[in-house]
Amino acid sequence: MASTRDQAAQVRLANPHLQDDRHDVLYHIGLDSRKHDFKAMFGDTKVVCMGGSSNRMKRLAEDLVAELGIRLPTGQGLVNVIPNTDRYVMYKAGPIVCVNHGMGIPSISILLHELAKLMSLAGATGVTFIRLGTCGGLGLEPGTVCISSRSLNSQLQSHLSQFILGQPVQREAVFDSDLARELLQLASGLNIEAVSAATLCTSDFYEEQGRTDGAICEFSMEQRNEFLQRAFEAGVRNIEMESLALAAITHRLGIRAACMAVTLLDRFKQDQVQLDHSLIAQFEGRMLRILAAFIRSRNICG
Ligand code: R2B
Ligand code: URA
Repeated sequence: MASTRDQAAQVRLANPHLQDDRHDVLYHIGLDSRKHDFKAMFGDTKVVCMGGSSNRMKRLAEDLVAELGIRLPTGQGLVNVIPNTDRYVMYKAGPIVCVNHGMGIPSISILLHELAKLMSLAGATGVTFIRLGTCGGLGLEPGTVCISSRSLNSQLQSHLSQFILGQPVQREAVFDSDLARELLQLASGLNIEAVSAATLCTSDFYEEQGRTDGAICEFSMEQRNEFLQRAFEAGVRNIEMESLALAAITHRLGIRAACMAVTLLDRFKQDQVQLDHSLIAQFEGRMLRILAAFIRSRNICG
């Protein structure tokens, strides 16, 4: 359970160039502090939920409204609160924000910079960021929910590497261990198959994840299997494409964050995702139930 200090904590940016009373344009999410009242729109935010696709985030917001009995402003319903951009969509249901992050590290990292600035300017307190995604599993039944303890890059190192002003910068990619444990316990209470382990995060779905079915493949089946086994031995149980940036940026800013992703296949057995969409939706429903239980435990929806 979050401490009273955590609940009162505001998002603190790590940028001495930014003044608190500045005018700021959050370009990719189509918000401008001169045109939008960030405090009125987002000051009460407690949980920011993220996932890849825009439709899935709309459905998640609708499902949370139904599941948690959240009352929406009369006559308004659930609307995309960032209609000025088509890069991302964002729905707000009470203190819960649902926003899509697209695919890959660059897309989620742009969003995370702007979300952190938004939460800071809005004066939101005790905010938790949670990604709900899909992934490939290692030695797990499809449908298993993986809760990341930390994220490893394609060299199996637990940091995000960037080139800033032409120089290499490494940022530790770890998640809040209390939050990961709490989500795992909630999953267990709901009889949902879940594990907490390291997540491999790559910048490509095909070659970097050791798939032999991309348009290009220059390694053998043996090399593929050896890489997946090496990842498994390093503690990896799932593979996806955003956790590294989520872990590194939130850890640097002191924002409590978690990454849950449901496995669509066991990568020891296959490369192609062959599940039909109704089964994927059913698997994603498992994460919704864990998330709803988490939000309920926080008593934040009135
Ligand atoms: C999981 O699924 C997507 C690729 O299919 C990517 O966004 C991810 O992390
Ligand atoms: N998403 C990924 O990044 N990899 C998978 O194998 C499945 C979903």
